[in-house]
Amino acid sequence: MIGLGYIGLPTATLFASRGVRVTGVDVVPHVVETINSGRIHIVEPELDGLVHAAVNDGHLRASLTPEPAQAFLIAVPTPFKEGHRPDLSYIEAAAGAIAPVLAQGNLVVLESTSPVGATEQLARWLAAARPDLSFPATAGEQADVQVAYCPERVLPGQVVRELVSNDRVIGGLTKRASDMASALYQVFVQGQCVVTNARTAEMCKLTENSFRDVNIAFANELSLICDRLDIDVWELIALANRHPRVNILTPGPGVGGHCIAVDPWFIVDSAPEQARLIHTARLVNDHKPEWVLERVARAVEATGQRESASVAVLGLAFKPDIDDLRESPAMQIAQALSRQGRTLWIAEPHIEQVPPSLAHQALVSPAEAIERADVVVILVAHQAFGALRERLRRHAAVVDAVGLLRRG
Ligand code: SAJ
Repeated sequence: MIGLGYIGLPTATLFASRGVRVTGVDVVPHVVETINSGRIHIVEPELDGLVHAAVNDGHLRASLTPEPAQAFLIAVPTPFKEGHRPDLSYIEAAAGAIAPVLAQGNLVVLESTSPVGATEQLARWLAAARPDLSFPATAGEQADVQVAYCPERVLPGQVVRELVSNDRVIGGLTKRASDMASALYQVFVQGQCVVTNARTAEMCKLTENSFRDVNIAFANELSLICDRLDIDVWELIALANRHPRVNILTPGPGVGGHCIAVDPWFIVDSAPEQARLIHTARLVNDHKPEWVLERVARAVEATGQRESASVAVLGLAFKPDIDDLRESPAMQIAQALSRQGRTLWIAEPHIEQVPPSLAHQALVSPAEAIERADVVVILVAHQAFGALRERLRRHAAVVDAVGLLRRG
């Protein structure tokens, strides 16, 4: 397994838990050391016990460099670079790392979320590095090394359960590659392994996250329209959702995380003229934090203490009930307020320390934040905030970006 992050480590561990001998490869020495000592470097329910057991019984071992194996799985980041263009450099580096140890009969599977064509590109990089071996582009079903695409589709916080139970889409560059990958994943996957070609499998992953992005954008756009027309968006959505074929998602401060706010751009980059709705949804969701900041500015203005008013920030995570602050719109809003020179009272029950960019601001309990601040902005609907509804309703200035006060 190349890449021991949020997907690679749980996947490697599940294979190991089923008796497969797995070498996990990561370029970060701290990650390799942590795993080899039976511990984990990420937060994911159920994972630490599984890793501990797999390392202890010798099925899982971490290393800085790849070793010969029957199958190589690649789960490395695919961020975007300038102009929202996909950055495949981590996949290229992974190809460079495994090429020297590839052998006849091997299977290589790409799991990273990737633009359409990335699996073919991976095979080209491998072929260029190993002219002594044949690959699907020239040798098809008879190739020495078979290559397939198989995206993960698990929800952070439920990774272990979803890795086992979700269906998998498998797209080989050949039928043989699909069959080999399908047999491999069935070692631990209890969902169905559905076979297609690599380009469709790549597009399928991007489509799933774009579907969600477009639908969240619809909810976010409604929240702007309702604000302008003086309608309560939460009541509106609850009423509209009583229609048997309407299911509007929840407006929020924007779309965070490392998937939904990124993947649609891969479609836009591949087909800019056709992907108009997908592009617009990205712009709508990316604009939402600014809109929340405008609401906060208005609430501050209304307190009559423009300069000195302090703001309680309820929630920093990118979604409810997790500790993950990466690409979080709540973080973006807190940082912007902090840069404006505002005194913040930050309440984020899932962390023990504020990140460096907010280091000079206070991390306090939600109750203290509400009590001390002139304006409260609710950015994440953490369950822990539910108990504070009455207290929040008594506060004079609350900007509720997630409808917490309308939910219970
Ligand atoms: N959000 C809203 N309103 C909603 C739902 C979500 O504003 O009604 C926001 C969340 O607060 C968050 C962002 O969207 O900021 C994304 O959260 P999420 O729970 O929708 O998704 P992720 O990023 O945690 O995981 C997604 C999942 N994809 C889909 O549901 C289609 C997951 O299955 C994927 O495996 C994952 O992306 C990934 O790795 O690609």
